[in-house]
Parts: sequence; C-alpha cells; structure tokens
Amino acid sequence: MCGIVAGLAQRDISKILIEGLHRLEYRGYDSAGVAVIDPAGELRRARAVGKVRALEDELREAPLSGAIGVAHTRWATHGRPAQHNAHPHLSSERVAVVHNGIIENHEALRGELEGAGYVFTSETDTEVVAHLVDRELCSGLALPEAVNAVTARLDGAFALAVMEQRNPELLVGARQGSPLVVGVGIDEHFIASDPLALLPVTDRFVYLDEGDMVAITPAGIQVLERTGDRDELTPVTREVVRYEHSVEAAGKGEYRHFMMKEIMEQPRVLSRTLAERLDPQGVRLEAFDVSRHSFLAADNGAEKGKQVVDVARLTQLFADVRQVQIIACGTSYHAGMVARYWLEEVAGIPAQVEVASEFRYRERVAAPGTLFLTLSQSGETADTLAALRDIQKLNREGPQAGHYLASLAICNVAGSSLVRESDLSLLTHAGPEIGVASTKAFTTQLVALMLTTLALRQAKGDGQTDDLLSRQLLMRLKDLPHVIEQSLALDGEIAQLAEKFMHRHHTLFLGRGSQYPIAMEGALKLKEISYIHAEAYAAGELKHGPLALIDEDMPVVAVAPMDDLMEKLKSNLQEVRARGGQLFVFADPEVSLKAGEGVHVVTVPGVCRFLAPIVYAVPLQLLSYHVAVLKGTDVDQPRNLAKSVTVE
Ligand code: HGA
Repeated sequence: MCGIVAGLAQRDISKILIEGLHRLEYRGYDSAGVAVIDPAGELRRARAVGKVRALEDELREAPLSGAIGVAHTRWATHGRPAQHNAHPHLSSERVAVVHNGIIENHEALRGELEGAGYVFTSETDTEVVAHLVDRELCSGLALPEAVNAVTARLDGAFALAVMEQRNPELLVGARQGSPLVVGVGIDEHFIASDPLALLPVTDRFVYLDEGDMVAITPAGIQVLERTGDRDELTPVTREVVRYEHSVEAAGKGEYRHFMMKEIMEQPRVLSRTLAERLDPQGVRLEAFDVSRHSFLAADNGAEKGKQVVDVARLTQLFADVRQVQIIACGTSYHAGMVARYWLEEVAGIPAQVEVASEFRYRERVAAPGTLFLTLSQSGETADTLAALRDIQKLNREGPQAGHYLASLAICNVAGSSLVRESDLSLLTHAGPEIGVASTKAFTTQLVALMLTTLALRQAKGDGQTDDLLSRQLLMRLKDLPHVIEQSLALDGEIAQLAEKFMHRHHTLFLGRGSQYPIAMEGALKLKEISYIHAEAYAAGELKHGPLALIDEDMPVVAVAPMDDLMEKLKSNLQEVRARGGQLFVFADPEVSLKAGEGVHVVTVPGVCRFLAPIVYAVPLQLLSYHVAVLKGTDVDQPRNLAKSVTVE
C-alpha cells in the first residue's frame, strides 16, 4: 500500500526521504515521488513510475534539496500507475500533498473545484485535497486550519502530509482511517506511514489517534485533536513510544530475500511469542494487554506507569465467553480458521471465522457472550479495523443491536490502531515482517491463538481438577521452537522438490480438519509469490468436483499429519493416484506412505495433532519460496500485492 515519509530538519532532507521510501518498499507500490521546498523557496518535485530506484535515477539527473519535504510510494487505487498520477500532488505550485487511502467523495469535490477554475492534472482522488487546501489558504486560513477544514469535507480514509511553499517551516499531517506516526528527533521531526521508514533517524514515535492532526515546526511537534463540530483544533499530549526493535531487525541480514530470513527466524520468534506467558499453572493472563480505555484495566495500573490487566476481571470475562467471532483477512484468516478447531475442541467454545470485508457489510446477530477476536499482522488492515469499529458502534447503540462481550486483537505491532482500539490485545512479537507473503507473522499468530484457547479453557475450568490436556499442550508448546527448527532442516529437500512445480500452471492443495486451513495457506503462498494458480480443498470434497481436474499435469500437495483423519486422507490420495495425479505428501513419520512413482513423500517431524498446523505450515512456506526463486519472481514484493492493506 502507499507509503508516506515527510519531514522538517535543519539539514537537507531529500536523502532521508529517499531512504525512508526504500524502507517502505515492502508495502508494495507502483510509483514513487518526492517534493521539497528548496533553499530558494521554490517547490520542486520529482516523480517516477516503477521502483524507488527509478526516482533516484531522475534525481541524479535533476537533484533536489531542501530542509522540508514530502515523499510517497503509490499503490494506485484511482488512476493507473503513471507519472502524472504519482504523488506528491500540487496545487498552484504552492501546496504539495501526499496521501494514503481513498477519498470516496472525490468526484463531487472535483466537479466543485473544476467549477471554481482548478485544472486537474491527474486521475487520482488525492488531487482534490491539494486544490481544496489551496482554496482554504487563499481564503486566509493558516495551513493547519486549512487542512482541518478540508478533512472535514472528506469521506473515506486518509493519512495526509501537506506542506505549503510560502511556509517552509511548517509541515502538517492528518490521519483518519489510515496509519500515520510522527518520528520525534532532535531539532528534526518526521511523519511516516510506518516507523520502519524512520529508524535511521529516530527510534521515538508518537502514534496518532484516529482524527488527529499534527503540526511540525522547528520548535517541535504539536498534536491537534479535532473537537466540537470538527472546526476547532485543540492541542493534546500523546505519549512518545520507543520503538522496540533494532534497525537490523528490519534488515535482510545474510539472506537473499526477506521472506527466507523470516521463515528461518521462526524458531526464535516463536520462543518470543511464548516467553513469559506460561507458568506451571497455565497461561499467564498478564500476557494480555489492555488498551487505554478498557474496563479490564487494573485500577492501580496508572500507578505502575502502565495500563495492566486486572487478572480477576479478565478471568471472569473469559469465563463468560459463550462464543468467539474471529475476523481477519488473507493469511490471518487462515490462522483464524485453525483456531476455530482449537476453540471448539480444546476450550469447548463455539467459534465462527469470517473475512472482514464480508462481515462488515452484512447484517448480523451477536449471540450473547460473544468475544470479538481480530487478527492482523500490522494492526492497520482497513477491513479488519472497520469491522472492529462497526461492532463497537453496535455495542454503543444498545443491547437490542446485539452485544459483544469484549474485543481482543492478536497483532504484531504494538501501538497499531487495532491494538489501541480493542479492549484487549495479545502481541505476537514476531518482529518486523517485510516480505509481503506472511510467514513468521502467521505461525506466531497461531501460537498466540493457542495461548488464547488455553486461557479460555483455564477460565472455564474449576481450577481443582488436574487438567491433563492443558498440561500436555503447555509442554508441547515449549518444545515447539525446537520442532520448527527440525522442520526447517527440510529446506534442501524441498528446494529440489520445487523444480517439479516451476513449469506447472496449476496446483491443488489438500488437507483435512485443522490442516485444511494450512492447505489453504499453502495455496495462497504459492499463488502470491510464484503466480502459479493454486487452490485448496478439504480432501473430503475431492469427489464433489475437483477430482475432474486431476491429470499428470496437476501436482497435488497433501498435508498428512498423524491424526484421526489419516486413513480417510489416504483414501483421498489413492483417488488422486488412480487418475494419474502427481502426489506431494508432507507426512508424519508414522504415516506409512510409501514414495514411489508419482508419489513424493516429505517426512515432517512428528508433533502432537493440535500443534501440527503450525509445524506443517513451515515446509509449505519453503516450497512456495523455492518455486518462486526458480521462476525468478520478485519474492519479497510480488506484483500487484501490498503488505499492509490499509485501503479496503
Ligand atoms: N487513492 C490514492 C492513494 C492510494 C493508496 O493509498 N494506496 O495504498 C491513489 O490512487 O493515488
């Protein structure tokens, strides 16, 4: 998705902005641009289609410098990727704007502005913002007031950075629905879509709240809250948070691709997800964080300088949960699907899973006692965030509209919107994930979901009986990083296997039970980065249609751990073989499947059936990675895709 970097410094800002754009490349984009106010007071701009490198080429030809600037990587939503559509957008050579999001009422605003004599040079929705700001400036407003007046007229989602040629000592940012952070430096301050963009210049950030604006001057940062009927701006204090990861954590290290680095990091990050969250009795409820305004915060929390969860209240809340509604998108949705099996079998709680973009646009009924659980790597996924806001609105409207007990976000980014706006959160601690195809974020989500499942089981138990299943699961969870390490040792074998896929156009993935979502995730990974069409089916569905597709050109990947469904899966695989299908089976050592003509067996380390989805996800990640490398695709930034999906 689009990335914004902007700043005001005592030195030339252009190199900082370009480095920031490089650091945002992982989000996916199609063009890039930068504008500065140069020492002569001129507004100067450069834009290029394609990679940030293309923009750098332009800048080599015609360098820009200045102490204030705005820069952008664009992932087109309105108007094709073309130089004239790339941001920054200007108005009257006076105002420069970069934008992330969608202005839904842009057509009406464009009509109005054209009527007032403004000439548009792009097809984007963003350009209306530049002209609207210009019009407000012409009417005599100062830049913060002008931006405020404009944002009050915008429908949709946006993060904006705006500067004005006449005032090279003022940079204004605004957020509503799209992420924006302020980087706090020494005598220099910045705005960006993601802290990662600014790590070379600062590790201190202010996460703007929904509706906040920020004015940056050489004197410092002023966060402004829109109050009253949104015409008034009131200065507010927001906490400055230190970024918890090192600059290196966001680098590629010794690896050729971020994706491989992130796959290989899994044993270490899974240990981090588990660290300090287990004690001999079970899951420590202190692992769950509460948001600023949650009713679950301990009364004495503020004294400790940090909101802490009230364990007794949380135990009661978990004991009251009668149903879990899981909402997510993409890979996170698959993690949610696995959790449904766990919640029902381990915690005895009915669970539903739905993609956010469907859930938010339908009428629905919340059963009493529903825990609303969202999953998102970034915590900024537009649809998931909107679904959360939707149910919060429903709760405010009263019980007749259906009442959700509480909201819980499982997320990788502390300080993200989802974390701040949910009652509770459980951080996955996966560290920065840069590869567009999610790997470590997925497996750490699964571990966090298992912790949640066990916490719910604990709260429902009477605390007296010796809970054998919980004890066993806790023991196996502790051993999980080690098992994942063993499964990474399959890398060489899988790299060879990948050759059998590189010339194929289609692949079928099969799984049963909690491995069905893993088959779905395997298929998603393969299509995302190798562009091979891949579909996943619950193996029992084979006869109901997909069997018609099977021939020697259709590789079939099956996930076969040792569980109750093993014999049934074996029959499904026979059905594939009988029709000449090529089988690639990822199987438990105890599954007596013989490799032979048309049957390739990869033996995956033995693991208990509950944790098997986490372990089997890993070889499928490796498979898609190696196929993509053989095909020569852009592994970390696959075409058309974006990492943090901040527009709907
Ligand atoms: N709508 C704007 C910005 C798109 C965006 O935020 N993508 O992530 C455009 O199309 O330029």
